Amino acid sequence: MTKQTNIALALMLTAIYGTACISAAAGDQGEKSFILDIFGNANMDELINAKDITYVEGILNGANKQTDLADANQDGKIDQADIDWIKQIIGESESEIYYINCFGNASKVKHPLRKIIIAYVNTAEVIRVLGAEDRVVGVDSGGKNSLQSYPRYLSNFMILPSIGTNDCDAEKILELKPDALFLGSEGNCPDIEQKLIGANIDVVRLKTWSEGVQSLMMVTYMLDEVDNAEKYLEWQNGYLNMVKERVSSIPINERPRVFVDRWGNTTVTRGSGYSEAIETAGGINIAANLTGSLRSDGSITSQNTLPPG
Ligand SMILES: [Ca+2]
Ligand SMILES: [Ca+2]
Repeated sequence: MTKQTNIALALMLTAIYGTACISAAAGDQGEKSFILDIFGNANMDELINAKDITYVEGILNGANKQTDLADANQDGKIDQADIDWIKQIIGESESEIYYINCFGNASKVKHPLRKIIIAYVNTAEVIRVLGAEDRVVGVDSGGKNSLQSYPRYLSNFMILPSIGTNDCDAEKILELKPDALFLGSEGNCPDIEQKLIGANIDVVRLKTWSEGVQSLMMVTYMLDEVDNAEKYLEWQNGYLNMVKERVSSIPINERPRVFVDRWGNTTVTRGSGYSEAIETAGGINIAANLTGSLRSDGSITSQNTLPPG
């Protein structure tokens, strides 16, 4: 496989779903590769289903250990009410969903969600995969990864009202009256939670940039789009398994070493999503294991900055 082919594959994988966790196989088949971070996923797998009810029953009769996600209704104890709550999640009738956000904090979002605002391009990909575009009432524009900076790729979202750039216009958000606002990291509309206090608008922040399938599945439960998610993952895994099979036959020493010169004179490490796409496509990201704030100017040739070889 040529270097050009690898890079093209990495780009294709990013387009399939521009993120890490791309070897994930959600569902009862396939390897376990992530945990669905929604409370009620008592057995800590990729789904919420009857197995979680059975698991909580096992906790109550002493057969199973308590897990971090077993307290489905987040009232500080595990009892029959959690089993009832899980049944509501399965039946899509719960009043709220408790989940872990991109900062690792327990959060909640109302359910069902009829009107949402989304910012950040990866989040838009998730919404489109789930066929939930008709619930979007506003998007961001102007920033590097805003939806409306991709007029061809995300054409469905071009005619929607804008909430502005990365700073987000709180007044515009209030005017659009969404149930929730879906964002990326803290750099995406910082402080908007404070500005929306008392507005009954939930802010959902997920790692759509690096934990793609996990984030996809969390949004799936928030929007009740399990059927569409399963169809997508079946399609996705068909391609990813093909890529993995072909890449597995390439000796490590024949794999191209890749450096990504990213905007802002930065590069990408493991956890960025880009690095995982490169590695899945058969490349070696030479900056994969570095930590901290990276810059690709000046010090890039230093072995203190990048591994030798
Ligand atoms: Ca489960
Ligand atoms: Ca409970």
